[in-house]
Amino acid sequence: MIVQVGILMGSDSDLGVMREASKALEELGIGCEIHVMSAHRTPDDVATYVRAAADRGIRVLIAGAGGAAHLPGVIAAHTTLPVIGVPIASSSMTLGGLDALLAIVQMPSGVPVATVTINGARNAGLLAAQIIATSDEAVRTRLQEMRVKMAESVRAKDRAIQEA
Ligand code: RP5
Repeated sequence: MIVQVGILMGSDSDLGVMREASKALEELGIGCEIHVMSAHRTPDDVATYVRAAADRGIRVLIAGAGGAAHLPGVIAAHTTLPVIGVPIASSSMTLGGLDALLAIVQMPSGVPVATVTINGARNAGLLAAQIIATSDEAVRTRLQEMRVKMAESVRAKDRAIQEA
């Protein structure tokens, strides 16, 4: 499968949350790769990876980070690929992810990061798929089918409540 999405995270402690992004992409038949790279601990690796990403066929980058959470913004500084930021409620931090959300969402004008909610990695994966779907009919169809299934599951829940 061609790799079209790069999923980066600042620490392996983010992996449990960020797996939800790769799962969503897998459900939609979109290839992705996952890397641990830190804006602070391995800044050169981040720059090297991101600068080469578009030429390697990557179309969207997803970046998860907790605490100071500079990774999504640093990535966006090195590329014009769309970057989706996932604030992580990190187990080793004490502010519950609001710190990361506020850090990621406040990008300066000119260098955007699309920010999902705290631990919202599934929506990051789906948003990446929707970006790819603007030029990929097969992905668009799979997204539409996913929405139909989601609506059916909500109606089933409503029926269960009515019958209880
Ligand atoms: C951030 O610091 C990472 O994204 C992670 O959420 C947080 C804590 O990292 P570890 O100390 O668990 O490696 O850079």
